[in-house]
Amino acid sequence: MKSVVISHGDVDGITSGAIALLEFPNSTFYFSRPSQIHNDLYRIAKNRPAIVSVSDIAINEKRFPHILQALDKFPKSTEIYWTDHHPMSKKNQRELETRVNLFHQVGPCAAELAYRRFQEGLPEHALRLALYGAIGDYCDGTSFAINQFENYDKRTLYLEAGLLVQSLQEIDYKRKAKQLVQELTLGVAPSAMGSIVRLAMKATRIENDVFGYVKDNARKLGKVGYVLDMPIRGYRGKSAKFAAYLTESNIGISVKTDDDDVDMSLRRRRLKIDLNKALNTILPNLEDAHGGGHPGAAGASMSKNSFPTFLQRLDDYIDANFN
Ligand SMILES: [Mn+2]
Repeated sequence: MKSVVISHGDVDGITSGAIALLEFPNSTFYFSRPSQIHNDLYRIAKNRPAIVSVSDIAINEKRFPHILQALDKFPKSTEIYWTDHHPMSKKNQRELETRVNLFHQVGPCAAELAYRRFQEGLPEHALRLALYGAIGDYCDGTSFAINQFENYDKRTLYLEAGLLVQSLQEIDYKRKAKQLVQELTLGVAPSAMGSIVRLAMKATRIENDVFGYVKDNARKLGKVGYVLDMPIRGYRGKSAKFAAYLTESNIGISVKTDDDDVDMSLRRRRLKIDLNKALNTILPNLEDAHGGGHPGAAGASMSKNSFPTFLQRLDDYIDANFN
C-alpha cells in the first residue's frame, strides 16, 4: 500500500481529506471518527504504507493511549501527517509529535489547515475546498478565510458549501460519500453533481420538518433547551440549534435514547460558553459519561439515569460561569 488518507465524514473532513488526496495522489481513502481512529490506524499499520494523512479527527482523551499504541505499529519509514483543529492538551500534543508530523491549531477548520500546510503545488480548486470546509465547520471568520472570500463571489461559495452540508445529512456513507471525495479531488463543483444537489434539496425539506418538530416538542430546564428522540434520523446538530432558539435558551441539546444510554449533540446560543470545557468539567462525575468536541459544538453520551442530573449541572455551570 502506497499511501492512505483518513478523515472525518462531515464537510470539513471530506474537504480536508480531498486536499490530502491532492497532496498524496493515488492514496486509499478511509472515513474514521474519534471513537474508531485507533482501530483504523492499527489495521492500516499492517499494510506498512509509505504515507498516512489523518485530518479532522479529534483526540479522544480515553482512547489516546490506544492511538499511541496503534501509531507504534507503523514502520519507522511511514511518514504520518496529522492535521487537526479540535482542542488538544499540550501533553497530548507533545506525545503525538514524537510520532507524527502534527499541524494543529484551534480556530481554523481542518481543511484550511490542510490547505495551508500543503499549499505549494495544490491546484486552484483546493482553495475552494478549504473554504467549503471553513463554511461547513463555522470557521469562516479566520483571517485566511476572510481574505480568500474576497477573491471569489462569497455567495456562490456558500451555495456550494451549503449543498455539501445538506447532502451529507442524507448521503449513503458506505458508497456515495467516498465517490463525493473523489469528485471533489478532481475539481467537480457540488452544484455540478446531480445526485448531491438532489440529496441537498431533500435534506433541506426534511430540515424544515425538523424545525417544526422541535418547535412543538422542545422542553427547557433553566437555560438549557432540549429535544428528545426526534422521529427523524440524523439532523442532531441542527435540531440542537433549533432547540436552543425555540426555547430561548443558551444551550440546545438533541438527545437520542437507546436502551439504557443517551447520546446527544450540544450547541450554544448567544453565550460564549465553551461546551467542550463544560463537558470536561461535568461528565467525569457522572456514570458512564463521556464526550467533548469544540467550544461551540459538542457531543456526549451517558446512562439514561444520569441525564436529568446532567441537565441540572449544565444549567448550574452556566449560572456559575456567566452571571
Ligand atoms: Mn472539523
